[in-house]
Amino acid sequence: MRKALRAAVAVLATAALVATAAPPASAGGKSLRDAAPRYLKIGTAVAGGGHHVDQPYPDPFPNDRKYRQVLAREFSSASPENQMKWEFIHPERHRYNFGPADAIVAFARRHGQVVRGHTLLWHSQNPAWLEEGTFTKAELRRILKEHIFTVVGRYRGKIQQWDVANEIFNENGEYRQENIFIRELGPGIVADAFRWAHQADPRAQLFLNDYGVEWPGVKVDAYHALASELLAARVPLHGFASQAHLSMRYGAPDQLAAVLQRFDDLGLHTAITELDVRMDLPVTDEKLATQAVYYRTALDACLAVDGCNSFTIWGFTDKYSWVPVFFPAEGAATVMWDDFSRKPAYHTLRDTLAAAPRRHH
Ligand code: 9MR
Repeated sequence: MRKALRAAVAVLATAALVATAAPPASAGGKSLRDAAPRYLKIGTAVAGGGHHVDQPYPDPFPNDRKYRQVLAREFSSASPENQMKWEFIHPERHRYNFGPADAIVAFARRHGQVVRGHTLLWHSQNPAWLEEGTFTKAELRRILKEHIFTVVGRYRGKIQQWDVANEIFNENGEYRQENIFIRELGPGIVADAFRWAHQADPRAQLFLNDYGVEWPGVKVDAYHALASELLAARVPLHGFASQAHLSMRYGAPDQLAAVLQRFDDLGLHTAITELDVRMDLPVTDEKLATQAVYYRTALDACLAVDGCNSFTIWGFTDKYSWVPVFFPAEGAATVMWDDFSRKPAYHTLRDTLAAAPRRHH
């Protein structure tokens, strides 16, 4: 008996030793999606269209098998990077191009991923027929309504969240006059877009989405006022999202949790939808360590806020990142190198997810 007890104590002591020697979060060989608490979707942009069209590689999603393998393994949410934008999905007034978006939605379903639809009301990447056409106000309104019913309706029940209104305020917190719908029809069109999207897919969570809202300021205030107004008018608004395109020139997003909390307090979901962290080239180990801290700070912000249910990075490999194309002196903004090997930021995200409280929403 005593011998058995001694043996048991020995086993326990060994277990304790092993436990202290193990890495804190014991993320082991897990993927990001497996390390995450179940309520939190871990997403990525799905590369294609946009800047990719001018690059010396074939369209990434359909052509890069390794890319699709990592996409399926690591993520539980997929955001078409360009394939649901107006210029891509609605290239002529009476023609839609659904093929690439359909393929992403089908892939996501096969791999147990949700989809974030992006986007319905935006000033950028609109087709020439829309931007340069001459329409009466009534026609323009009908065009937007038809577009929303057609696109949202096609994927009804298959989209977890839609970025209904994207980047509608400028840096001064004013409605962007570059947005053809807002300029021609007035800001009231934003509420209509949410109502139409909700009619077309009552289960989708409908979001406001923007960059430059990672710190408090007039832009955040403008969104807070708009969100409060829409909710008071019973417009089906369900969430507020920070894109979080970060640069190491501007500091870590240390007030992001406080910003998200303001919208959580209104009863909205919140999300990080396009996170990346660019650095001045060349890359150094020190910069990679700082980059990991930025990624972690953004993830911690989402984890700290109850209704933050979606955390998406804007691409997972530098191979296809938009950053070097738009910011020539900067790069290395994603969590993996061109060959899909992992940077410190990847490991930090995974360890943080593995250590996160398992909450239910
Ligand atoms: O990553 C997208 C890139 O392929 C396009 O060329 C670019 C055109 O504006 O848009 C990029 O995605 C943007 C997203 O749709 C909205 N927020 C900013 C993103 C980075 O520009």
